[in-house]
Amino acid sequence: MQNILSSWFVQGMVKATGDMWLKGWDERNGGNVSLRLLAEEVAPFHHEFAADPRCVELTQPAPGLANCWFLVTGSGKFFRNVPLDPADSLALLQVDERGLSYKIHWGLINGGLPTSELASHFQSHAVRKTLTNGHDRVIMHCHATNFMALSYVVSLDEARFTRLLWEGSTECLVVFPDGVGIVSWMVPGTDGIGAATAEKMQSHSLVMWPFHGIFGAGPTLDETFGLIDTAEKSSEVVVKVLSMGGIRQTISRAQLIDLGKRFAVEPWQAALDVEAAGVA
Ligand code: 2HA
Ligand code: ZN
Repeated sequence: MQNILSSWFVQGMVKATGDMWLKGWDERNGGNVSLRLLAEEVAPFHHEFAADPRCVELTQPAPGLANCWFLVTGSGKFFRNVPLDPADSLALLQVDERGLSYKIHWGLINGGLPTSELASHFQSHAVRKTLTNGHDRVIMHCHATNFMALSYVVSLDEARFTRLLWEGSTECLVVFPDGVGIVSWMVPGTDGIGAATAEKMQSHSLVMWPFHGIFGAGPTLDETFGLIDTAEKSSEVVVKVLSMGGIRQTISRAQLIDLGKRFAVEPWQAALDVEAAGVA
């Protein structure tokens, strides 16, 4: 019989959170990840599920996620510790048939609750699931250092910020042609920031929480990690460039358009039409 600890989804979460810790994006209990699973993917592990699963009400109804399964990081859990004890740090839950509550079937063996950002995750999952016909299954949040640092310095116009990252590394336009959405500073862990983030997820796979971090959406843990990693790498380059006195030469608009053509992606027009964000 298969053991849930060796399942691809628990092992995938262990790898993603461990790598995020090593990247320095998730100090203390910073960051949270959720992965939507299909009933047939969790079915082989029913024998390990809690006999009397805890039921928790959702703060916001999620009818679009009715019956969906999720593996999520636990509130207050340190990413650093996920690889050491996944059964303590993670939760496998299923939303009820009306999208009003969920049951914790596995994990959090020492108690606790799913991530404090569950509202943002669920609202974003609902949007991305519909938008991508079920393709997107991961929402990932972390405190990517250079991306955060830029939010203190450059103009927070979405198109201009996107353009800045596209110019910061040649790969970026190909990896996130839809650009970066930006919400205003809000108190984390609330339905309000969840709604604002999900709204941005309608048109962007990356969302900035200024002075806090980044949200990414993607089909797999690897793809979503790679998406955030690419934005963070470009941010690091831009931080270095600004520290060396600013951009003196860069990728041109025509070159960005050529990139899009070569890799068959449609770059966000608004970001092609503006100049890269400068120091605000
Ligand atoms: O869970 O990152 O935004 C810790 C956080 C909250
Ligand atoms: Zn955070």
